[in-house]
Amino acid sequence: MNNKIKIHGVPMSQAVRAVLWLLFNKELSFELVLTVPGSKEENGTRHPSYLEKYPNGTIPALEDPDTGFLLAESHAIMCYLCNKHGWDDLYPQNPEARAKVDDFLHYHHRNIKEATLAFFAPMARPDLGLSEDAISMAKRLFKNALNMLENQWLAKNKFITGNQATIADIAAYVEIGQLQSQFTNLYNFEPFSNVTRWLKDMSSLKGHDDSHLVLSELGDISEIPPKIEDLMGANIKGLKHIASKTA
Ligand SMILES: N[C@@H](CCC(=O)N[C@@H](CS)C(=O)NCC(=O)O)C(=O)O
Repeated sequence: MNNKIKIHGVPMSQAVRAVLWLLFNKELSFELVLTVPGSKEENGTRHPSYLEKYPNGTIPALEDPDTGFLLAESHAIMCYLCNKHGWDDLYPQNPEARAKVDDFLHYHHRNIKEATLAFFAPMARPDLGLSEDAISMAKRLFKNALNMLENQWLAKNKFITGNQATIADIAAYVEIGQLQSQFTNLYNFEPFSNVTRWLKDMSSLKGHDDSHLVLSELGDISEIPPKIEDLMGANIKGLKHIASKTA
């Protein structure tokens, strides 16, 4: 019987990548179930059977075959997995240390997360039809958040909340890291010395390469927007890699 936990999603998704990275970091076996964001098809997030289980209709989503427990939202999933398995290094037990991680995870949503709407989606997802106003608002929010990271969080500590990486760093990296020159090449981080140092440190955190192969496959999209086949091809290579690692 297959008792691996199931994660619904595609590896290109920032939020999915965060959960996959945590699972690779902790070597917990899992199955990535291909679930297409926004699709009404049987394997899509807008199909009635998916919405019945996960009313938000988003990826990632977790299914625990041992208990039947279902959960969406990447941050909730990472907190749940850390709680369940006692991964206190990445989500500290100490109430104050944990509260600082939670602080950043809540802050993340309309700030660091804007990296995708500001830079990734306009090149890779023209089908979303984002307006110029929405894109420039996202750019403004992301720039403020990046400055906050540079001049506050990462000016005080090696990682976001202390001297050790936590799930707050993972959540932030999947957004910011995707824009680096070795991946999509959509943002120049050179003027941000603390962020640059942190990006390098994070890229050597266990599980980074396995969860980010999809972005190496996609490559530089700064000049020419990827075709749908390029996005699908990178996702398929990412999925195959993950399946080979978790078999
Ligand atoms: N806050 C959510 C965001 C996840 C999210 O935006 N997922 C996108 C794909 S990257 C999605 O499922 N979109 C499908 C839709 O909105 O129809 C999380 O952290 O899990």
